[in-house]
Amino acid sequence: SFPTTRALAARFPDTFLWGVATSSFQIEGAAREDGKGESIWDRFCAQPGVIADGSNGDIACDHVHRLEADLNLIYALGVGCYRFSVSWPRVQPLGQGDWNEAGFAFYERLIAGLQQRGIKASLTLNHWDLPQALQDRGGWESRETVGHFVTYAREVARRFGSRVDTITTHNEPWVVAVLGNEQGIFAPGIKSRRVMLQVAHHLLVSHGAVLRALRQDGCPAKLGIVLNLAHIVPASPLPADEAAADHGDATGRRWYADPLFKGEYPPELVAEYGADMPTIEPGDMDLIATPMDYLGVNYYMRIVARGDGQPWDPAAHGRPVSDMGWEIYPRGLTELLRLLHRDYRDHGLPPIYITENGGAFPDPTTDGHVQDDDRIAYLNTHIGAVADALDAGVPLGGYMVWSLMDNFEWASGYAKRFGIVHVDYATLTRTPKASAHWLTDLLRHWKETHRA
Ligand code: GBH
Repeated sequence: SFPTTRALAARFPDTFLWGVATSSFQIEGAAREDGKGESIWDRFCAQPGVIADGSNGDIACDHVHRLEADLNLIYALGVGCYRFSVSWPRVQPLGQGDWNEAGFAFYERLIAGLQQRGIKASLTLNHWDLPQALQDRGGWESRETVGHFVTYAREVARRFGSRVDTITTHNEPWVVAVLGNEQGIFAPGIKSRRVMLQVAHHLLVSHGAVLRALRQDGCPAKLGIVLNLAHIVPASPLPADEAAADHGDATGRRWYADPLFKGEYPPELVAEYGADMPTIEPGDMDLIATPMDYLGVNYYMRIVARGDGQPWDPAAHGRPVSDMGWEIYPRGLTELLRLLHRDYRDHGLPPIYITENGGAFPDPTTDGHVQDDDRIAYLNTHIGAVADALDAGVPLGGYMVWSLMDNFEWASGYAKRFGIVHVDYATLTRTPKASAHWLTDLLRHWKETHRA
């Protein structure tokens, strides 16, 4: 009942950018080698009870030592781009002061390896692994971190800016602010609404400051940010449920997108936050609203909101879920993209890239062969949903699968697998799953479609 890869491929223009994504802490390992500094995730994982399987990122996928093989895996997929992040403490161990040349040498090899293979590089500066030394000085709650981030970004751009396609400032500021600094379930493990709001503000300010600085420096890469956005709907038409959905949309989407495109925080939330509102310096809102070259969107799921604050359990409502318990809802991606287009098209909305989409699944394995039909169905239907958004006129530049390979899934440890390439953690052997072959097939048809 799914479209063939040929039919699906034909729905995308030849300019579309296809990719796979990872992040530094989740795959690199080599946590204490070659002068790398400690990150807040190294520190966080050492606390008992915070990571489901008690694991950490010390070895992860051992990507640092297996770079050549991983580059060949990416090449074999046939994708046009690879999205990765730079570990700030690997290249600047204390987050200020000395650079670590051995750390930069690794990213030099990575970027050169992509170039040699004709694969575009999509670089993210902050995928959560802040240098611990900066956390010790207040982390993202401190305005000081904004200045250090700009210095770090300028150095990365000076070295690599002309050889990467895009530079993303932050991956999912909502996650850093809310999960890291309000709920405390991610590093650095802080639980304060006031801190959360100041962190979110400094992430946004530093994003704008980096855009201005890199443009001033003449950096040729496209510049943007990545937001995690769900499709949020009320559990029922009851006013309390409607209000909960609206509130979730305001805190999760508009708190970030409104300042980025309209230069203001949602007024009703400003009123609600009252004394917890962050310190905003003159000029901050203009800085945040510096025009971007693209917006990255990470989409995984639908969230059904209830007025009583209780979670709505998709499985209990007969809805399909992934191994994370997240509802599988491809149409939500189309709806979300249309909503972004509706709200921000008159406010300079640039092309959107789906910078992450994918699912964790149990991955049935026989004799080393992983027949991950659930993941193939997930990718097939969500890529179809992207095509629907294109048909509806949403400006879309590309789509990237999360993730290239199984990796450290943050508080869930290694038990949840998002890869299209399987990783055997005992031997660190990589094996492309059926979904990897499916993606390659899709890309082959897409190239054929446009050869004519
Ligand atoms: C992304 O974050 C990350 O960028 C990536 O590193 C990670 O491996 C990948 O997704 C898979 O998790 O129930 O209201 O708390 C995921 C962002 C944000 C998605 C929180 C699920 C749950 C919303 N996540 N969201 S809520």
